[in-house]
Amino acid sequence: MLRSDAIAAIYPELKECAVVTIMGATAAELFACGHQPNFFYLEHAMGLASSMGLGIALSRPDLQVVVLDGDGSTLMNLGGLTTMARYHPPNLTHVVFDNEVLLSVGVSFKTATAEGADIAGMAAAAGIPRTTTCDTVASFQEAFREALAAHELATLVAKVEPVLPPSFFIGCHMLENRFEFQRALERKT
Ligand SMILES: Cc1ncc(C[n+]2csc(CCOP(=O)(O)OP(=O)(O)O)c2C)c(N)n1
Repeated sequence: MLRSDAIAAIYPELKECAVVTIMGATAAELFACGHQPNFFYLEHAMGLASSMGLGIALSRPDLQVVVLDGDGSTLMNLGGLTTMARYHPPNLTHVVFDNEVLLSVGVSFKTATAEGADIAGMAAAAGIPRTTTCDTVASFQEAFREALAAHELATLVAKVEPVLPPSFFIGCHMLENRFEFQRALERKT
């Protein structure tokens, strides 16, 4: 599965959620689908998108929060899984696009998932109530919709090809995005 196809498949739902993405390819592919003021592209702070999403989900139980993460980023903040499980906000869906590499810095940098590490398994062991690994766009879309409908903390791993986006362009400055996102969340009351 291509990550761009997987993002496109859940984009209608994402438009209604508070969305936090990791930097690099994932952010660029979401931006290319169509920027929304309720999308935040967490530049630079590798590993911390899930922690930021957790904070938003806990402080805003009225919002559905979605984190678009990567395997390298998740592996950098494995404690984030245990903290998410510990507080288990039902309004948080954690998506991990697992391409088995640090794609945004180079396809040759393999992560531990290329050697068998199982992020959904680690999330389940951490205590996250709903976890799954999907290999197709259709099964990912279904798992995503089910997780939202179940209103239960989930880590959904989508196994994707290590394919770079045509461009890393994000036409929204980091600071502008920061204030725009805050205002969008304030409006959603
Ligand atoms: C603390 C830190 N270390 C390293 C980087 C450089 N960096 C930016 S993106 C990236 C790879 C992210 O990998 P992954 O989460 O698997 O996402 P992918 O790029 O594969 O979509 C790295 C190492 C960074 N931004 N922050």
